[in-house]
Amino acid sequence: MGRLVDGKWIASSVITSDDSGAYDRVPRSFLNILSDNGTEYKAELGRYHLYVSFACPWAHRTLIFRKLKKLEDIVSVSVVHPDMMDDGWVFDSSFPGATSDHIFNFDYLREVYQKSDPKISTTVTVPILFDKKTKTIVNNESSQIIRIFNSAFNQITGNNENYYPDNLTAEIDQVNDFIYHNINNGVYKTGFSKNQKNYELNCENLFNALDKLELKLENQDFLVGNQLTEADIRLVPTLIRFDSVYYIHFKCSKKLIKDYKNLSRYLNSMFKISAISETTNIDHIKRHYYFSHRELNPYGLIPL
Ligand SMILES: N[C@@H](CCC(=O)N[C@@H](CS)C(=O)NCC(=O)O)C(=O)O
Repeated sequence: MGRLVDGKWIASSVITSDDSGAYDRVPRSFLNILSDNGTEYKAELGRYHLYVSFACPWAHRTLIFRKLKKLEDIVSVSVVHPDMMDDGWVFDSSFPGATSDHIFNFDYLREVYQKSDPKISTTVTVPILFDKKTKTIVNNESSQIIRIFNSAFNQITGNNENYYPDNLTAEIDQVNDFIYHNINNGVYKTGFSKNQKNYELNCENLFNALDKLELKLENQDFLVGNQLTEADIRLVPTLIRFDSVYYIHFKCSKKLIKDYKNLSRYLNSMFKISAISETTNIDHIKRHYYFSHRELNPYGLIPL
């Protein structure tokens, strides 16, 4: 694990925290948008490549959108090895499901960042949307990549399904915000806490938020409106990882998702959507978290 400073790799702990011992998420740096008209990044068949980890919940959203929006023949994909150790994410297809780097045949994901900017200072994260034409990273923020996938390629695919419809944007934004702070990032804030007080605070907060969703889902099948939206697709990757990883590894241990009647019904019904089930790889998920975060799990034992 580590980061790039002025284009050079510095191996260090990935867990950054502020003075109070709270986990502190580092901001990311490529935030360009694709469009149909003549701007720098035009939506084109075969021009863009997605770098992901099957383990990563943020990357998982982008894979779900890629399938939902029928972009598999439009945007190609490379999958890193699930272990993220001193060299960060690496390409090594010896683990089933992992691939080589299909664009450059690089060994390390950091080389994709260095290719974009040889002097870059950044953390080296997935997902990445990469432009093969200009050989630069277009965007490395999952919440923006899924918006790009939702609409930018519609003219090419003819798929106009909209998971962020105009009449629901305000409500989706509000639910996204609640879920990001309390649940998506809430599990990380709990697991990467460095003192008891902070851990308990974040853990309580996470379960209060899950309790609220449990109530919300009593009489509805989706989070917003009566349809599948971006809000669902941003929640589900965290729920999928919860009982196998976050409950044990991040000590989010007050309850399992399977103990929540409505949340587990919701998750089971979401898992019937092939774009969700077919992009879920539980072997990558378990191997990544338990094997990579040695600060939390020194022997790298993977629970059965
Ligand atoms: N804001 C980013 C977060 C992505 C992220 O944190 N990815 C993790 C994997 S789950 C990563 O690559 N971490 C490597 C690091 O921080 O060094 C997004 O949503 O796209």
